[in-house]
Amino acid sequence: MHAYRTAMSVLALTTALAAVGAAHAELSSAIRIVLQKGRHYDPTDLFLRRGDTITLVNGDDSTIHHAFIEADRFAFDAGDQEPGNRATLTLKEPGNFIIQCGIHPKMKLTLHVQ
Ligand SMILES: [Cu+2]
Repeated sequence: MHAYRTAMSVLALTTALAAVGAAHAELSSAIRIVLQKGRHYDPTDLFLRRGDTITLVNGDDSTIHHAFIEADRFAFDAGDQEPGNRATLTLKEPGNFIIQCGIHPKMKLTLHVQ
């Protein structure tokens, strides 16, 4: 009886995990965090799907950042971001896009959107 109950619990757990997996697969969009710190983006490359959202976080203590994208099909400008400030961007177009920083020209993050 005890073994049977354990087997049923394992089955229930497996079923529950499968359901979670299916629900996750249906959510096509994801949210990814990008850190602006020490005059570079972390990470420097992001592989995304259309509809994904990135959140740009200024992780510096006293430096302002200003993320922007100049692309053929759309433009993005986060404005001046104070330390601790967050900006979000949802990628609606496929392609490769470079996020630059208006204050630190060497800061670059390449988005690869499928
Ligand atoms: Cu910057």
